[in-house]
Amino acid sequence: MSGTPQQGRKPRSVALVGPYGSGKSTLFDALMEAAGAPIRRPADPRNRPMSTELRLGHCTYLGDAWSILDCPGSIEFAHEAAAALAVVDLAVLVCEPTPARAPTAAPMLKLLADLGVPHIVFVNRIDTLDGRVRDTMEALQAYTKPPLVLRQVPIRAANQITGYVDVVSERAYRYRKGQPSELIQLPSDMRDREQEARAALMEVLADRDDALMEKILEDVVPSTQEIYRDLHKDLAAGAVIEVLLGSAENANGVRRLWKALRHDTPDPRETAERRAIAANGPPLAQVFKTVYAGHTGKLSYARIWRGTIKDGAMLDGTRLGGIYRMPGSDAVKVAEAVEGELVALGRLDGIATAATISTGSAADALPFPAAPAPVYALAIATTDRKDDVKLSGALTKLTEEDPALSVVHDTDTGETVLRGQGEIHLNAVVERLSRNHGLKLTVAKPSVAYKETIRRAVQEHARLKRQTGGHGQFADVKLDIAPRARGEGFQFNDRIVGGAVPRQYIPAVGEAAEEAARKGPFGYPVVDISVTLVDGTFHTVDSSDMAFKSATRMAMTEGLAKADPVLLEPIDRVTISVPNDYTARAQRLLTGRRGQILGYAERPDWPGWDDVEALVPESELHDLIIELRSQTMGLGTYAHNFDHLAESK
Ligand SMILES: Nc1nc2c(ncn2[C@@H]2O[C@H](COP(=O)(O)OP(=O)(O)OP(=O)(O)O)[C@@H](O)[C@H]2O)c(=O)[nH]1
Ligand SMILES: [Mg+2]
Repeated sequence: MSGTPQQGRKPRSVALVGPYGSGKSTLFDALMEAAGAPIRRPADPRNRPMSTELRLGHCTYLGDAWSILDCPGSIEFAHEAAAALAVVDLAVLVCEPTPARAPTAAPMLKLLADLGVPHIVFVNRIDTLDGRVRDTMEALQAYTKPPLVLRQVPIRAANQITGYVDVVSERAYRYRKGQPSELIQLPSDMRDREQEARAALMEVLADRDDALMEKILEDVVPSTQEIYRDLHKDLAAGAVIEVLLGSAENANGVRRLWKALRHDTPDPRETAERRAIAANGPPLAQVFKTVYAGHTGKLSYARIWRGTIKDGAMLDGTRLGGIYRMPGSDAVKVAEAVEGELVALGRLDGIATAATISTGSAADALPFPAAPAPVYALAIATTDRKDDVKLSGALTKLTEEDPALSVVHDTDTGETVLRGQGEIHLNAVVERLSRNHGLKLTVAKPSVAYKETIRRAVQEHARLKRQTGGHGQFADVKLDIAPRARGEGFQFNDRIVGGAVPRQYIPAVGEAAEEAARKGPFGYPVVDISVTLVDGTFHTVDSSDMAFKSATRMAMTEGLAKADPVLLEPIDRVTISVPNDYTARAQRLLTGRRGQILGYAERPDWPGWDDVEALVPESELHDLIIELRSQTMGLGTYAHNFDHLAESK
């Protein structure tokens, strides 16, 4: 048999998630390197670019096969991490050690709990911590219900963390830069602290294990095996979160993390059960990301949920053209992929991200995170109109690759508008359009779709009379132009009696009136008016549709200008969501942008967060998200919907 997973254990998959800049990519490289699958590293680690999309890697550690996903941490790419969480067996939440930064881990802790994804915490950059790990744990605990249990007690010398004591094995290790830690004698002054941490761990485990509880009460020392078993079980159930320490940059704590992954990552079958996927049935997979890679063409990153998928198989009517793994920095082609793996599938045209695919009959769709609502927009245009077709092709691909991006052609302003998750997200999109597709673009703040209306009814008379050579043009109309209530739109009425304007010309008058309303005295579309043709005259030879249209346009232009026109500004209903420490700040932010606060309340299902509601002019929303994030450690979000048009003062 070919490609059987080693030693009977199925390949498992893990996602590295957590706040931006916490060291996920550095840890990814360190994990791969420790498993003998080296990754090309940036020349200067301090210049490592922020991640903007998922990175997949494959390796084997002590005989087990692994798929690892490095997720971006920035809130602007949160959708990538959410997609990863839909398909992995375990998540490693990589955080910073400073207690003050704990709130940045809160949204991910909540998401993991909501989704029921088993997770462990890796407190990274431990080389920079000058406080106590206990304080970090306490700060993190405020954002999650399951108890955090410390697996490693740090050893300190001269205010530096130099190693750790493993709380279960009770062995001590000294960190060595870039190398496996060295086993050392347990320092005598560490004994108490280690015992304390061990007792805390036992207490948590005993809560869910009566036999263990009895042993503790009777002062019987439980076996290490028992502890490992309980930990694995509780972690898979989401009942405890174990906390490991390390420094990705120095490769400290990386092998210890590997051991925890080997021990505690649920089996793919357990994950499939958690996601209610039956054990029996044809091979099944789910696409969690789509990329267009230069030479390989379209690649669909997929989780194999059941069975084995072989290259060339028919998946939902499409023939699979290549299976790829990433055992290092480059992709390699393999013949098949087995349950538990994350692989890239080639040439699945017509199959989109989120699709559940099978070699059998069409499979029921598995849940997948919905695309996030846009919070930032940019208008783009080609500098050369000849590139318009190319641009639209490129945008089709980009939106297929990135569900958090959408493109709209605004019919009011005539602009092509990119909508996404923030400045960095959309700048990355523009950068890709120019770099990968060779497009020269101009980028601007999208225009606001102002409208206008009138406040006074007028009657306007216009006559077109032209004699050019033999054949002339003649039309004469009298229009009543009147305001209508907000939202009632445009209406044309005909009140002609006795054939003052022959029936055949009346539709032309209606059309011309509506056309003329597309651009009012201020240059914007005129809404909520009625135009009534009340009288007119005609000429049997010289009148025509065209003549009546011209006369109507003249009457409209003159009439609208006299009818006390006013600019209408779109007003959105905005909900800002922030941790309640920032509620007052969010309110100030909104009032500073001409917002009218409607109120605030606790955010449903988000303990410690508030929703602030307000009516805000759309023209003030463009960079709201940027200011909001900068004032709230990147945590604040907002949603908005068009509410009404208001007369501008
Ligand atoms: N001192 C110290 N610095 C670290 C450690 N791990 C990572 N860094 C640095 O922290 C910075 C960010 O690291 P990344 O690995 O890019 O962080 P990330 O979590 O992938 O960031 P995003 O992809 O933007 O979410 C880099 O400059 C790293 O060199 C560590 O253990 N100690
Ligand atoms: Mg990264």
